[in-house]
Amino acid sequence: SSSALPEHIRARVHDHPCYSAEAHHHFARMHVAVAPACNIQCNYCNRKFDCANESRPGVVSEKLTPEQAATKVLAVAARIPQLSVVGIAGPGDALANPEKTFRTFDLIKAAAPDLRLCLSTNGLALPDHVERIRDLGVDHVTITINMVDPEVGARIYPWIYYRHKRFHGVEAARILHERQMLGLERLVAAGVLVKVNSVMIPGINDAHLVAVNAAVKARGAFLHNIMPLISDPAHGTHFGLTGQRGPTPEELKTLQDRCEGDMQLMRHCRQCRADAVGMLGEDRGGEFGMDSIAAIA
Ligand code: CLF
Ligand code: SF4
Repeated sequence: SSSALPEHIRARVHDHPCYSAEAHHHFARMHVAVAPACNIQCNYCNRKFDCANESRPGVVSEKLTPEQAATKVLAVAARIPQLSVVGIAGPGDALANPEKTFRTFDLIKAAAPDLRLCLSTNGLALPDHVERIRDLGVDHVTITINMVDPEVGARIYPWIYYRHKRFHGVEAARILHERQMLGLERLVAAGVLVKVNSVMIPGINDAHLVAVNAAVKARGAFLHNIMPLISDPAHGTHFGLTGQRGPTPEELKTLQDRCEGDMQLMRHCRQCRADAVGMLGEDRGGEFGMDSIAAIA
């Protein structure tokens, strides 16, 4: 539990609703959907919808410019006093859109310096941005890591786009894996708190996630969030079309129990939308669409 954490870490998570199970009863987060592009393909994703690494698939978020995002943050902060964190979690990958993501953080930091900044990424571009992340004061980063074995990865990721070139299969998964591990190590060395998300895909990476857990723990990740694959043919994902099922609640809990040693497991994740607003499990985004923001401003 968080009471076992060193004081300097506790001070940094006590008001973050995802990083602290206790905080999620008292503090709110919001996402701004400023990152439309992605640099990899996951078999559980349909690009028309939000990034399924962080979110429940099948929802389409309101895409914002950095300026609109900053305006929206101020409007939400004025109405929701529990707001403590602003995150960028899609609808694509935050670091496949670095100029939009970092401009958004610059604007928010200037306008509302007390809010914590958070971002979520698949990790491919991460090693290139660690210094900027640290210098901006983004102190919480989530990396989605679904495998540490490229053979497993090849069944999850058909391709990546890296250094102006497309890679496929095991080669693509190997590059992604190496970049994820390097990004994780550099973030930890820079003093950033890292949470790892994993999507549990029965028959593909379910048993393997125990090895993922050990690998990310050894590299200093602070919290592991194992989320169920949500696969629905109506969402048009590759896995949905091939009939890949998600885990049952019992399968998910059994795996979480196996991974819970001296590392914290997150069990209160609500698989938020890329434009979610409010306490976890509550979505007040509808109150804060850009139409209504324009009316307030
Ligand atoms: Fe957002 Fe993610 Fe930051 Fe939280 S959500 S970017 S770490 S501020 Fe939280 Fe939502 Fe689960 Fe994400 S409950 S989907 S873990
Ligand atoms: Fe989709 Fe997110 Fe995977 Fe990109 S990283 S393909 S947006 S699930």
